[in-house]
Formats: sequence, structure tokens, C-alpha cells
Amino acid sequence: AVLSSCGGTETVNAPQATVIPEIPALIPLPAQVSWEDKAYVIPEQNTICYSGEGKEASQWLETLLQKAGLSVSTSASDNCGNWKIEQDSSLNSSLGEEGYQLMISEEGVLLKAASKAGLFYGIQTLRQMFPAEIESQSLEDQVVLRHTSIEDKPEFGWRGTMVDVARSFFDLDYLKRHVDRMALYKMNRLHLHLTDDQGWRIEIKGWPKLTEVGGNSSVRRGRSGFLTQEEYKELQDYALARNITIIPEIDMPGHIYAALLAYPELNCDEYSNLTPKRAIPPAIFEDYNVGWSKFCLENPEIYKFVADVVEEMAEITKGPWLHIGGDEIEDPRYKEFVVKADSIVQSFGKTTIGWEEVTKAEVSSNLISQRWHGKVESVVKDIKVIHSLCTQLYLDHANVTGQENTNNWCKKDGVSLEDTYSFIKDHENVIGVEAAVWSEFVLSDEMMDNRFWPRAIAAAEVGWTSGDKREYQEFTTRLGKHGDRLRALDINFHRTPGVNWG
Ligand code: TNX
Repeated sequence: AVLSSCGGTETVNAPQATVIPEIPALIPLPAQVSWEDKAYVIPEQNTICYSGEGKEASQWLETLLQKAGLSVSTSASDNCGNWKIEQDSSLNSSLGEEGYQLMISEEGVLLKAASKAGLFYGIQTLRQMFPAEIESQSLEDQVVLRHTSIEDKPEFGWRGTMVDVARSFFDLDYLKRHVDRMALYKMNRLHLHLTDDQGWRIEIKGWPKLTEVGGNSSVRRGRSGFLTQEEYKELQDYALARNITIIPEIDMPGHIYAALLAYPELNCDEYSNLTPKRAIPPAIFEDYNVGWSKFCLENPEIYKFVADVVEEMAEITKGPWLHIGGDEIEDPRYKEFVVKADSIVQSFGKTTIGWEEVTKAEVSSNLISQRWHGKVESVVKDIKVIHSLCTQLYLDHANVTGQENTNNWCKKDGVSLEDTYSFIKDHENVIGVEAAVWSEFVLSDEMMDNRFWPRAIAAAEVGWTSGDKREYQEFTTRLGKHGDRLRALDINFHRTPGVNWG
């Protein structure tokens, strides 16, 4: 305070009345949240204190604060700073593995969770409370958070996406960006469809021609290529740091032509009887037909191949699951194959996932079925189910009627944002949702962005937020407020009509 000319006092640099920020548009919507009409102005100097396994979370927070132009120091002790990160395993009973509590008050910010995953999600929630520009540049203005108390945990443990890298290849760089986007919306499973008729995308050291040959082909106009095992592991670690587990799919015994072309001995040479006619070797397959190729199921040699491939995949995969495909194939020996492939996967310590057709066979009771048309009645009771119904979650289908370069066999008018959002748990054994993009017509990164976003955000919310809290119109209002953030992240998202993208 200084003396003014007429003798009174006035305050110099009086702080402006702090504007209380709008209620942030959080996606997915938390389980419980209350907001107060009070503001927490983040100070210039910040101290983060963490306990237990809070180190990674404190690093994510540090990055966020630094991008906001604030200075931060971190210390591994509890109860000392304005940012407190507490990992406490005893919270597991109330919050589960992935839940968290987040409190913002005049004292600062307190984040608690039972595990690293929960802390990571608490940070993602905070991230969505910061201005969108933070995604691409440093902030100049002070950041103000609204006082809140959040208690959050997911409805489902499986919140996934599937990228078909087989028809057309998507490289390490793109897949990392995809992982980043999933993480922002608290998705936790990335299923890679690594093999199909048109290409083989993962290095298998014992069968090198798989990628020497199969890494060089793709669907017409698509991209070829493959991931080395080193790249796969790099992606996996990148994803795990963001609480995302990779599920590799080796599609068998159909959708296998790329492998047959590389190793013709796996084939019975019966393709001359099929449409389209194929000579093996040498013609690569660049077309769109499905359900025409298969292993020579009467040749026991194929099980050596299956075991070798599964062994290498199990060795480089940290997650507990291997996906064996199993879709779209008729053969008298199909069930026998599935049972054997399932037991091979188990013998390498992994749990099998297959497209729902595999449940026609007497598979092991811990196998997980991925439902895509919902017509197969499983012969083994109480098998767990990943919900990927094509009517809601096949995002290779058009965003809007008539969109070019899309599949339409499941739904002629496309799969709208509202279709994706309309998921409800229809079966006790459903463990979650997975949004899939097949890449027959998805030939560039921009097109892949367009297919996933924003529909994958709807999938993320239906996987996280319970059905009774969801309302489509309200979701679209919140989603529109993410337009700036999606643009800052340089995502070529579909500007869904009816959403105000800002
Ligand atoms: C069916 S759904 C497939 C894929 C195709 C997709 C095209 C499923 C398990 N298999 O091979 O790419 O249709 O939409």
C-alpha cells in the first residue's frame, strides 16, 4: 500500500477478482463429482510431494505444470507441498485398481489412488481442467482451477481400441500418437490386428519370410511395412507407461494368406478351387474378400508354426493376453484347430482371446470372446465377453451416410457417434468395450484419425461411465468443448454434424 495524493491509502497491483473457471467438460464423466464456486489460482512456485508409487504420476504432473509455465520441485515425502500425490494400496477396496480421488481446495491439490493406474487417471482428469492450448504450446496466462471433489472409477476394466495394421500398415510413430490419444480418454487396451491375407506386420525370428514377404504387401493403395520386435517392445513400454496393455492378434486359421505366400508348405494348394482363384506362390493378395484362405488343417506341421509364433509373441508381450483371431472361416477341422491353438497359448502362460466364432469350440473357460455380430451362442458357459458389436463399434464404417472409403456391410448408413454412445451392458459377462477400425479403405494417418475420433471418445465414455449417468445430448455438449484440445493435438477428427466444435 502507498500513500495517495490526498492522504488515503490505495493498493498498488491489486489482484483482479479471480474469475471462477467454468465447470470443465470432463470426458469420460467421473462417477462422482461436486464443484464449488471457488477458484484455486496455481501459484508460480509449486511443490509436488508423493508417496508410495507416486513417482511416475508426479513426473506427469511436473510436465503439465512446466507446460503451464510454472516452476515445480518434486519431493518423495508426503504432506509437504501444494500438490500431494498419495499411493495407498488400502484404497483398492473402494477405488479399485484404476480409480482415484481428486480434491482441489485453497490448500492445493490432493490426488489419491490405490495404484499407479489410478494416479495416472487422476492426472488425465487434471489435464482436462487445464486450457486446451497446453496440448501444443506453453501457457502464458495463470492457470486457475475450480474447487472440486471427485471420486472416480471405471465401470469396465476393458476400454479398448483395435487398429488393423495388416490391410494397411500404421507405423510405430502413428501408434504412439494413437496411444497418447487413448490415454487422454482413459482407455487401457490396444489390440493390434497384426496379420491378415494382405500382409504380416510383426517380425517372427524363427520364420523370417513372414515379414520378408508379408511385410511387403498390403491392400490395394495401402501401405506395407512391419514392426520389428524391438519396435513392438518400444510401443508396448510406451503404452504401459500410460496404463495401456497391448493385445497382439495373430489371425488363424483363416485370414492367413500372407503367411501361406511366405511359407507355401502351410497350405494344401487347394486355392484353385476357390474364388478368387489364387496360385501359391506368387500372387500377393490386394483385394477385399474375406473368408477364403486357410491353413492346411490336415497337416500337423501347422501346429509347429502356431507354437513357434505364439512362443515368440508370448515372449515379447508383457500383457496376459494373446488374440488368435479365429474369424470368418468354415472348415470341418475348425473346432479342433481352435482347441489346439487355445491350449498352445495357455502353455506359454497367456490367456486366449478370439473372435466370437471360437466359442463354437470347447475352449478353455478363461478364454475371452470378442463379440462382433453377436450371433454365436458359446458352447462353454459363462465365458467373458468383449463387446465390439459392429453396429456400434466398427469405426471403419461411415461416420455419416455416404462417407467415402468406408465399409458398410454391417450398417448401410454407417455407425454414428450416437450409435457408439448407445452401448448398454446387455450381458452379465461383458467385461468392456473395444472400438475397431479395419483398414481395407483406411490408407493414411489422416483417414485413421477420422475413423477413430471422435467416435472412440464415445467408446471411452461408455466403457468408463455407468449407463445411468450417460445422456447423449449432454455428451455432445461436453464433447464440443474438446474441439480445441483435439485441434491442439493435431487430430484430424471428423467434425460430427450436430456437435458445436467451437
Ligand atoms: C470382418 S469382423 C472382419 C474383417 C474385415 C471387416 C471389414 C471380423 C472379425 N472380421 O476381416 O476387415 O469385416 O469391416
